Amino acid sequence: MSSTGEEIAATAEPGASALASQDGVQSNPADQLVEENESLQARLTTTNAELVHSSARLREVEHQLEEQEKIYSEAAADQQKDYIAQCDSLKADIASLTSQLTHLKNELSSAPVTDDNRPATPAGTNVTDGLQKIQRVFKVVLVGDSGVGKTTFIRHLCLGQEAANATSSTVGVDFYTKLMTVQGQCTSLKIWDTAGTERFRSITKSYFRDANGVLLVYDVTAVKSFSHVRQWMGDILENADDHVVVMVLGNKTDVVAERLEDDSVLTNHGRTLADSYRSLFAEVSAKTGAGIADAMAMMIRAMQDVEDEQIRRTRLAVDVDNEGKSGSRSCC
Ligand SMILES: Nc1nc2c(ncn2[C@@H]2O[C@H](COP(=O)(O)OP(=O)(O)O)[C@@H](O)[C@H]2O)c(=O)[nH]1
Ligand SMILES: [Mg+2]
Repeated sequence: MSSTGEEIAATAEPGASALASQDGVQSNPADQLVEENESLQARLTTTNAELVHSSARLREVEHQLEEQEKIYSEAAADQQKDYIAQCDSLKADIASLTSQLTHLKNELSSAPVTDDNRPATPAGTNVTDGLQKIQRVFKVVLVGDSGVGKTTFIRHLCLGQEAANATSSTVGVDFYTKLMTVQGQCTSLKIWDTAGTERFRSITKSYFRDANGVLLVYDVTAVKSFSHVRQWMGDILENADDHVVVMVLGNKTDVVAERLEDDSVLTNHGRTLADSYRSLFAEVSAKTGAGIADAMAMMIRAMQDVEDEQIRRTRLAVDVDNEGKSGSRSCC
């Protein structure tokens, strides 16, 4: 294949005379050249065909490679998204657990060891010093539009006025605890804040899980927040336990001047709406603290009553069950 036409032409004469001297047969050099040319032409054609075929195959393989790369990169991107989502969710869990841990540590360090021999606390004593045995534990969650004062309310209740009015927006899941004695029972409240997720209306079902109470907050100076109470109520009905105690809470009652304007919610409007859902109702000022203790006492009483009723029903069911069993034994 290395010989060119010129090389063949240049060597044709000596090759032809050599053939003539060896065989003694006179062969025509021109015929030889034609033959050789034809053979070369045939090989060229074959090689060309092979080249075309190989090029086509190469393109095919390259295409397959590209497709494979695309599939892998798409799968990798999907997987990466998956990992990122998992990481975000784990980070949220960690933030929540860290917050819980901090609050539990605070509670532990501020709550002295309980003493069963201590005299019983008189009913109605407003105890927040943790010197008693905790008799009830209730989970309470807060919902309502962003800006209505949920975080301020919970901070006022659990940390006091100064902490309530310190500027800090809700970041991450927030969890607070509060000891209150109502109806003579020392009650530990575990209160959950929305962590700002209400802005995106992305409060999850798990937020409501096992909640004994829901505080549905609106701003008495912002009628829009009040008009969203029905939507929040829908979320509660859909996600919370049937026996959950709901309190509709009008906040910012200290802003007296603005309450007289059109964009405000009158007390009777709030109460009527709460009544229509058979919910509790109260008005408070998370800023000054007015009404907070009374509202929470009302809420705790209702949660205690619900729990008592559930215990009573369970006992009744067990008694009926036991009676049934003993009755069936005696008849056999
Ligand atoms: N005047 C007044 N301002 C309040 C009251 N409660 C909250 N705020 C203010 O309303 C804004 C939003 O409060 P925040 O607790 O962050 O609302 P959240 O988004 O529902 O948690 C903040 O500037 C608070 O200081 C209140 O009772 N009275
Ligand atoms: Mg908040």
